[in-house]
Amino acid sequence: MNIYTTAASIECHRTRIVLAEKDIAHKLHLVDEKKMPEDLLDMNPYGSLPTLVDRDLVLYDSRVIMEYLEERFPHPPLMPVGPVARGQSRLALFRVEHDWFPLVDTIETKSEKMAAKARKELSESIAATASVFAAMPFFLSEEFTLVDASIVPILWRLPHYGIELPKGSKDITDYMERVFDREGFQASLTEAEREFRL
Ligand SMILES: N[C@@H](CCC(=O)N[C@@H](CS)C(=O)NCC(=O)O)C(=O)O
Repeated sequence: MNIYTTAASIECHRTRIVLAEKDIAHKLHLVDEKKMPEDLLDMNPYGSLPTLVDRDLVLYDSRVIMEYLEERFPHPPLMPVGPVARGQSRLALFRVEHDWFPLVDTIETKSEKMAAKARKELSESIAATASVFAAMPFFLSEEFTLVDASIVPILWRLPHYGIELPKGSKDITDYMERVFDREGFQASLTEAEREFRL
C-alpha cells in the first residue's frame, strides 16, 4: 500500500493517523503539493493529496481513504458498533469537516484580516465544545475513533496557528494530552508536524 501526502496538511495528517493507529504496513510518499509527480496526476484526476494506492485501487479524499482503511483493516475498530453511535460519529465528522476544516484553510491561506477572524471563531468553537471533551475519554466515545483522528491534527497545530484556548479549557487540554501521548499519534507525525510543538 502506498500513500501520498503533504508533510503538514490536516487532511493528510488524519489519514496518516489512521494508518498508524491500525499499524498498517505502507510506504509513505511525502509530496510537495506544488510539484505533484506526473504518475500521481495520472492516477488522480483531481491531483489532490492525500491519495492512497492499494494494488489496483486508487482512492482520494481523506474521508474516503479513512473509511476504506476502516473497512479493509477492521482491527482495532475506529468506528463505534451500533447504528445510533455510528450515525452520531458520522455527524461529528461532518461537523468537524464543515465547521472547523474551512476555518483552518482560512487561517493557512487567506489574508491576515480573514485569518484573524477565523482564529477567533475556531478558538471559540473549540472552547464551546468543552463539555463533549469532558464527557468521555475520547470524542463521544470510550475508544479513539475517526472523529478523534480528524480533530487531533487541528488541536496539535493550535500554537502554530497562534491560537491560545481560553482559560478554563482544562477538559480540552486533558483530552489533548491523552491523544498526543498515543503511540499511533506520535508515529503519525512528520518532521514538519513535530516542529509545530517544539
Ligand atoms: N477534501 C480533500 C481536500 C484535500 C486537499 O485540499 N488537499 C490539498 C493539499 S492540503 C491538495 O491536494 N492541494 C493540491 C491541489 O488541490 O491541487 C480531502 O479531504 O482529501
